[in-house]
Amino acid sequence: MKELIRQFLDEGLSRRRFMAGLSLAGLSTVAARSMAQTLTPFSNKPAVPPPVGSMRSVTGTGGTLFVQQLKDAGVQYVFFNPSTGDSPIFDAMVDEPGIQLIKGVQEGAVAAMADGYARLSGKPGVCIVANIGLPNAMTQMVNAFKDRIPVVTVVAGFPQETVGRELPQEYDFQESMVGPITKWRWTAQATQAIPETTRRALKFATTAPAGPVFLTLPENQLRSNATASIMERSLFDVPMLIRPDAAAIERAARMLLEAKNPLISVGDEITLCHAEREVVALAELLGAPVAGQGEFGVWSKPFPTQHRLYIGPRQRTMRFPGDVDVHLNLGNHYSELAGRGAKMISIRLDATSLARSEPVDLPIVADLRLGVLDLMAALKALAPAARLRQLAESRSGRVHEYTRAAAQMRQAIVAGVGNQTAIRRERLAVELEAALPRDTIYVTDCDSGKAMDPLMSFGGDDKTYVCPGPAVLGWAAAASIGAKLAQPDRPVVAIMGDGSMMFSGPQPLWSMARYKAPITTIIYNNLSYNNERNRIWTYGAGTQFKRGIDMTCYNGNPDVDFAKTAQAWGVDGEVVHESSQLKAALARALRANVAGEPYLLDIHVERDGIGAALSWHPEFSIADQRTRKV
Ligand SMILES: Cc1ncc(C[n+]2csc(CCOP(=O)(O)OP(=O)(O)O)c2C)c(N)n1
Repeated sequence: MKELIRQFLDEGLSRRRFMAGLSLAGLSTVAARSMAQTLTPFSNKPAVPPPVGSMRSVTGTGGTLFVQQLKDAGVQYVFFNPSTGDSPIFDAMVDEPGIQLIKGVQEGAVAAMADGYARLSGKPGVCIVANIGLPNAMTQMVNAFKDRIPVVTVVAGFPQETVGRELPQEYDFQESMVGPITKWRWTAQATQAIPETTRRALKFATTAPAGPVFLTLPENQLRSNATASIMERSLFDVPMLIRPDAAAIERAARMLLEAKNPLISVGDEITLCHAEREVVALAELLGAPVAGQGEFGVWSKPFPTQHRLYIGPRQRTMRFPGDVDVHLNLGNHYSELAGRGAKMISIRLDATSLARSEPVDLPIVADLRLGVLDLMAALKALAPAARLRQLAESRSGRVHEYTRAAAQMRQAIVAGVGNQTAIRRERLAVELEAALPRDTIYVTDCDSGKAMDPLMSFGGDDKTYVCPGPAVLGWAAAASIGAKLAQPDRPVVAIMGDGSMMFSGPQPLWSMARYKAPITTIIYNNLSYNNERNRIWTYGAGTQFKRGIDMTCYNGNPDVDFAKTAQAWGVDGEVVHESSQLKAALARALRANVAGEPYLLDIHVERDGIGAALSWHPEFSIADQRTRKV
């Protein structure tokens, strides 16, 4: 053991090899980790980031060149599921303490973990999957693509001398397959080009409008040796801190000063640009009502939902604030919808979707934080403080009245939740609001459960809300692991319907158990695709609705016990059937998290909505189709 310690301290033996050696010498994992932790500060090979602007030459396999470039780009985590072809990458990680591998046991989970990490860290999520498993990852790449999240998905391609021969696991046009859901896709052309290609992938993924990219590293390149330059991130990073056009900002300021009834709508680009505080300051300066985002197509809540100027989601016709004359859209892809007679100003980070479908009177491309700061400066330059104060007071009075009435209505709902045995969604919302610490990251792809959102507090100093905009389900459980990695010091809750949980499958639980991710997973269990049935019956109003028959959405029979499922995957959990059990169950879950353990609550909620009480479903037995009992 002495020799092992000497090698670790003097010769730069990697932490992983050191721990493996200690285990072989008979130490428990805990003892080995503790010894490695104690000695790491004295080791000759600390995992320090490269100095800003540095560049170095590295000789090694394509796998080594890839890993070294990721490291110098500041990539700390690689989400993966391995294949034979990518083994040179993982070989290169054996002696590389700077990057932690996080394994997912299905590629969809791998992609969603990388996505969740990117959303909560502001850094690109990097994942490696088998080329044959790529279609599994693609489901979740759709969420990243639609929400403009930087995810780099890498596969090891077949050796270039064999591609096109229709080998058993090889198919033509793999890049084309991911075409519509990636910003950029490429195959590295030579071993020495791997670092440069990797830099380009990271650059394309992160440069606004961000999004997923796809990179093939052919196996022959990964195994060959070459020398290439490795660069620190600042040498190829494009920050995109775009200042808006000064004349356009001045025009916007004048329009807003003269407006009789302005409206602000807010969107995800505020979250991407970390402009939340500035937007609150602007809304208060103008005394204007702020409309948030609707249910679909959006992934964050960038404005505090309990703020006195927040009037709820944006709709094309809104009872309040009535006839808007100037609509200022801040970073919302879906709110460039001026009402009749209103002028539209839209400040957007993503020039590709700005003014894409609806008329925009004043389109401005800018980083949202800089845009809002410049707009506030212009307002202050054009109007004396007293006028601005008077303007804000005259406008905000009726907004405060409206939001006070809305808050009272919410409180009446909360007060009326009562104490019945069945768990109504309002009761669950109240219990979650009471139990979850204010700094919780609330990761959700809960469909019917979204109706709980207005009864809870998000944004500002309250809980952070993250969901996939296009609602490709099976995302939340895995994404929450990435979120926890990005923000380990904040509580993380993942909430999803029973349908969504079964789309991801229990696989994310494996990663939670393996990596001791202290996350509370909540299944909002109504034994059905409840919202889907609501929509089918309401919009379609076809034969199923008319006859009161649900052909497709009942998930009971079998009634899956998600707590037992979780236990089988190494995560403790329990089923909750009654309202009176909620408080204690949530407390147990959060205590488990405090102790460093994941926990799952399978909460059976009251089945509400049109046709929800039905448990009838078409009966069919495959066993009965047999003519022989085999
Ligand atoms: C991957 C994926 N497949 C199918 C759908 C279509 N879909 C939309 S909502 C829904 C049902 C969701 O059920 P559940 O998660 O239990 O939520 P509930 O509606 O019951 O609240 C389905 C299947 C989808 N959004 N994503």
